[in-house]
Amino acid sequence: MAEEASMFSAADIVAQYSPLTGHDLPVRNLPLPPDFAWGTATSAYQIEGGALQDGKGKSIWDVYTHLEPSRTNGQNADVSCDHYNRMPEDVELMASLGVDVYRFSIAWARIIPLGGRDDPANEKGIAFYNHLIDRLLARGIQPVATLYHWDTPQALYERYGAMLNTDEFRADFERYARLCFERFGDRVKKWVTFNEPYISSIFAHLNGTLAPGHCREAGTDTKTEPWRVGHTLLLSHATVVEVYAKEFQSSQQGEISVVLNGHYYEPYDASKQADIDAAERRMVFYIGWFGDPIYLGKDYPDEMREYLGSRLPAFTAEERELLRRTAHINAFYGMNHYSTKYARALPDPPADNDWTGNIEESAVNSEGKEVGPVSGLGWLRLAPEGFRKLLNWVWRRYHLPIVITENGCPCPGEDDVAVAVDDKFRQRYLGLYLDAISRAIYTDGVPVTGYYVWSLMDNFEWSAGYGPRYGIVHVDFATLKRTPKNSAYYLRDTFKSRRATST
Ligand code: PNW
Repeated sequence: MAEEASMFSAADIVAQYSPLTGHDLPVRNLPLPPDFAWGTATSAYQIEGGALQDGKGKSIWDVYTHLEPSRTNGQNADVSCDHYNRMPEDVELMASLGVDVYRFSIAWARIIPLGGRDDPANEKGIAFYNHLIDRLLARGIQPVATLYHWDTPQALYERYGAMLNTDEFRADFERYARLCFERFGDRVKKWVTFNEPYISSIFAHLNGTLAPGHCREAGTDTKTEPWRVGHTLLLSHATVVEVYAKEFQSSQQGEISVVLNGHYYEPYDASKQADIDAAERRMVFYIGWFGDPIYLGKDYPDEMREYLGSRLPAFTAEERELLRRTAHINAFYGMNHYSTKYARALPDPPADNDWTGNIEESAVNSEGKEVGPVSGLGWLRLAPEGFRKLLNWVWRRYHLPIVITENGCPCPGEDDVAVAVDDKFRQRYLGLYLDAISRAIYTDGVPVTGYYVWSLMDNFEWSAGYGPRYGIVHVDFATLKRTPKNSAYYLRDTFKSRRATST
């Protein structure tokens, strides 16, 4: 997420979508299938507030933001959008936008304050999600629930380092998941176990820019711990998928999977084989790391085993068997995708904790061409062709229907409320990314079945606090007033017309 300088000013981008990038093509409003699902997405810590309300326990984010506020732009999500107390209004808002699906996450520490398998459940926390689910269904909106979106109960981190202890975490996560299936599974038909295991492994346990920022503590080992965390997440996922299949699926008739994020990578110098290989390798290290064991039921990719050696944990025979048994149960590929980057093979030997496969990432290639116009964030470029290529890459590798579980961007200059509400850059971005989906479906034959925009509303953007605004609804954090941006109406109308005109 390193910020790169951009040669574009906000005004240039909005006015002309730089011809340098090839993205000056107009939005074509290409068709989408009639049953294509349009949704909005959020996560608990980012929108709920109510940090300690009704018996909720602390998560690692409650602690991380307060311990050293400079790590999160001096801000925290104690209140955030106050969705915990304004949930009915937010459901009405979604209904007014014609949304089919709402992807939210359940705050583990809200329903089991201390998180562990022998710790008591909190009925008030459970009641909140029951009310949310009931209201959604009453308005014809399908709930899609994520069990884990980065907010581990703090008590589990203090007890045993949370994901650093595979067996303990796995057992606690299994009990939490079972409780969710028992209490919500009669109405929730689409489950996500983990949001972006890559980010929990690398950003939270290597770069340390996300909670628990483990790498900054004495006695940590950034060479091995991120891979241990990834291992824990994979095995916890597979365990819970099996629990769901064995104990709940036949009566509840839902589906379950994981959500993986990843950029598309183009070679930095397309004439060099080393860079062509680097781009492919970067995607294998990013996506194949989790995708191959989960969806193919296999070991980690060979390239990773070779490069990381003993830094990568081994699966026992029993664990391999679990992966093999559960792979086919995952019913869809959940894709969070935002942007494309260039990958360059580095000539020098890597750092001993390198996690990329010795690759440098950039937004500009060897010819000085930018990968796309910059959004409100340096790393997030508008690059719909990369998105289309990634859809093809994932389909070729995993052969599962793809649901876009997150996609969106903040606009350049969005601090200005006028830019925020008439958010032309975002409308353009969304329009072109939907066109890329249409091309992937109708031209390339890739089954993409739904699109959930990130995010329903502006919210707490982790280490960046309330800086970047990803919402299609503006939130004034002083008054908590919600105001739909033009992109919200754009999506409402575009889904109406694109699906109606589809063949
Ligand atoms: C996702 N990257 O995180 C998360 O699921 C959301 O909670 C978050 O608000 C959203 O994207 C926007 O950032 C990502 O570096 C974090 O490519 C980092 C990356 C991608 C997604």
